[in-house]
Amino acid sequence: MFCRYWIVLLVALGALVSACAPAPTATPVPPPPTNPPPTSAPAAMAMTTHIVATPNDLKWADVPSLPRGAKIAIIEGSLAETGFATVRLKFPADYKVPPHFHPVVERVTILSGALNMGLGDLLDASKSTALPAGSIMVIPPQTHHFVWTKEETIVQLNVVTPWGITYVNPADDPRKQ
Ligand SMILES: [Cu+2]
Repeated sequence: MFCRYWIVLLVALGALVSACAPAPTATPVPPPPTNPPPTSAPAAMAMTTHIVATPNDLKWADVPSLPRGAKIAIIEGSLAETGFATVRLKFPADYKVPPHFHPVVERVTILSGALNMGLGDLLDASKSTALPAGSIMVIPPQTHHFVWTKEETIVQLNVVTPWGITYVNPADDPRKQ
């Protein structure tokens, strides 16, 4: 009688322990994502259709924020809205973008021609690096830099947006001219 009581107690205790203990097969909980949840993800990341464009598909337009002569083709996203954008910029020969900086990291891949770039507050062609097609540069936010061309040059920007450009010398800003 006494023995049966103990067996019942032990079985009940065992059930209680196994109910409280973590399941032995439980997988570790992954750390929370550092990126925002999908509901607030950039539109480009939430895209549901693919984008395919040959060079002939690109539609070139003027760029009010760059000195006259540059053209832009939007491939993905919008430079003005929160998200991510892929765009092409076409600079004519003998073109200059005076010293300026951006609020976001600028990733520039040179696709054709050659882009000359330098750092600082003065456009000094002798202190430039020539970047032929196939080159890439990644410029941190707020870095003062300038670019210029000798020949027509096409580059691709892959940037977190909103993107922007501020000229070191406000008089260089074509939006204020
Ligand atoms: Cu720039």
